[in-house]
Amino acid sequence: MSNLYLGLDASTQSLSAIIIDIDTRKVVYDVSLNYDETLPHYGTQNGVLDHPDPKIVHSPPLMWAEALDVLFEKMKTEGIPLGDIRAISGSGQQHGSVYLKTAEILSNLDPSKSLVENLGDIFSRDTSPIWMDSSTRAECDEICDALGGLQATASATGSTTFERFTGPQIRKFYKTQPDAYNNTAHIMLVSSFMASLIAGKVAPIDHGDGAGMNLMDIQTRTYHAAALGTTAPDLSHRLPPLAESRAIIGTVNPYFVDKYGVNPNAQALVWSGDNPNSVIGLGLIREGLVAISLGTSDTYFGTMRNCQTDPRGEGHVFVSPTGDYMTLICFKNGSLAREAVRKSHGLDWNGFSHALQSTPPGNNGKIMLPYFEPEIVPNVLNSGVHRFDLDEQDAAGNCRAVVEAQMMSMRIHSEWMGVRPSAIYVTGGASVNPEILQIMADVQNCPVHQFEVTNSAALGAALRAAQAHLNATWEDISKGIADPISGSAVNPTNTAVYDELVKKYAECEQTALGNKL
Ligand code: ADP
Ligand code: XUL
Repeated sequence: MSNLYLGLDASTQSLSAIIIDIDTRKVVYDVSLNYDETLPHYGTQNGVLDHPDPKIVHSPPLMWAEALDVLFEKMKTEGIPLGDIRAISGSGQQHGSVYLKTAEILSNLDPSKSLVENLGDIFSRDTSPIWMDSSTRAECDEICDALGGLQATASATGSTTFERFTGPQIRKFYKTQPDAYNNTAHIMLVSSFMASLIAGKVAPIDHGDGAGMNLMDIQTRTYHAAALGTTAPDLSHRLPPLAESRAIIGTVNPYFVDKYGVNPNAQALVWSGDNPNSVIGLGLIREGLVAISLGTSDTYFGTMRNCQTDPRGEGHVFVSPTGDYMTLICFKNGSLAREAVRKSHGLDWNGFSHALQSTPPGNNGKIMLPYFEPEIVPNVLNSGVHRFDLDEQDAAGNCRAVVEAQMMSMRIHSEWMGVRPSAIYVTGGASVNPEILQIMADVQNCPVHQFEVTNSAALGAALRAAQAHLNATWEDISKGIADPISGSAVNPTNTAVYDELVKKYAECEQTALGNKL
């Protein structure tokens, strides 16, 4: 009998699972199911539904539920000892919201049917707006004005209003579909929706993911009355309670016990967002460490003791699963922008890496502003790629330009945090690419460390499950499991090149933003 802990990760493009054995301190299972490939009947591309308006980005919540069945079936078929699982937690892409007419069925799921059949038509909204949606500018302005402007909103909720944050999204739903809003009994986040399926009842929202809603008072960690009032009527009774990330909801839903053989005593924990989970999966349990996640989005984050908000309003303050605060900046044009360049020049990732090897640091001054999608930071409302001294046909030049742009943008827009990192821990799908990591190290003038497990969000969820179940310290739980394995050292000659190029990049950005992109 072993002591296993399961961490699930419902991200933009896939559902993943990591199982850790706490006695041997090993990751014993690590798997990922890509939605487009595994569940093609939902018609998603990169996990999202096509929409004629590029600002509207939704995904089907039933797809996430079906992926859970496929994943548990896979684990059962592969002989994973699910009976040894002591606790389960999870991670969800942040900000996305799920709207339910009723949640009664959750405690009464029939294991002879699939989750999709069981859930039937419980949704009051068939699709869920996700973090890539940027269609709520009007609602952001309305809420921000009502709360007293940018600074006041940021100090109240941890961030000024952002299009993808749940509050503005709920307000848009209420304004455009008032009947469906009235017909909604429960509004969940992706994380709390998945946790509700696992626990068999409406799950709380943890403080980490709760801070991404523009609805939580970042100081008291309770719902902010004025924010609720200005977002939509009768909102408080539609939202679940807020809870610490270490809160235990109960034992696992009998559906997973009867159908897949999960330990009936396994504890179901509250889930959190992918970024708060990554804080744990990367061992960021001390102040001053910085991490960069190169997932669908690129995020730059670190932990801090006190709540200090970004005066420019670009960054966020969330709550870390440790109970401390975490800062975060989200760049939407992450992996999808790198992929767009790679595909437009007919390259695979090896070809992309070769292009990076064959071009000089600084790219002879060639610059790209890579707004393939509307950008979050800096705020760019309409997509559009801008090139300076760079020919669109120059394949290798464009590959280098997109990565250098992303790294220089991170350097410029993270200055407000006032932390010159001494080490950067890197995670996410693109963190396996050494050429990208070298550019990161040289632009940031800081060594970059990789991890054996690239899905730090799922690992963080598994570690959170173990920490809560065993009531252990974070140091004890993560030692030997969430340790970096190797690093990219800084090349000072390259850093000197970037110290100059970053000035040109900032000017190009100012020019483009001044022209109101
Ligand atoms: P998410 O968790 O947001 O769904 P992941 O962290 O799983 O995303 O990252 C997936 C992305 O990783 C893919 O979209 C792909 O662009 C990128 N990726 C995979 N392999 C490589 C590679 N060798 N070099 C650069 N990027 C890669
Ligand atoms: C963070 C953000 C994204 C999503 C998806 O604010 O919007 O990082 O969490 O990864």
